[in-house]
Amino acid sequence: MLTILAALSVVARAEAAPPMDKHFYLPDAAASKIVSVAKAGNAEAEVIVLTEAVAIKETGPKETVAKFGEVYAFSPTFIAVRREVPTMLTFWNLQPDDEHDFMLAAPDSTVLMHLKLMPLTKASYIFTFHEDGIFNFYCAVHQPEMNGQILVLPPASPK
Ligand SMILES: [Cu+2]
Repeated sequence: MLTILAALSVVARAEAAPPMDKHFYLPDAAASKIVSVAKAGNAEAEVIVLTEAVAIKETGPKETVAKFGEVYAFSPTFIAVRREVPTMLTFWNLQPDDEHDFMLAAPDSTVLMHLKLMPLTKASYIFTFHEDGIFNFYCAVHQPEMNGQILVLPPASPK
């Protein structure tokens, strides 16, 4: 699925974020040179990122769960943003009994941040990328399938 951000002109405020611990953190000073992440502020666009249950024990198909284990996916799996445009990502963990997380990696695979996404919660963060490139993201709990990519494009050229 391809989600290109249109000029939505959304001005929004992030919800309170869950507490961080050493396993879950926002970008540090060095990582913030690549992407800065804030829990509140103004965003020019918003993307809702769902955690989707593709095949789970409660609803099956049981042959699929037996073969692959429980399968989850982010939706969308592809997000395009422009460099220096603050974009709110709001994560909806739709599962009543499954934790997910969101790990963002730099193009060189360095982990930049790691969020915990608790069951049946929404959590918003405002991302501003300072470098172009392809940034992979992962749910570390559900590998290898629960992944996605953020494509950071150069700023729009003036008309
Ligand atoms: Cu997950």
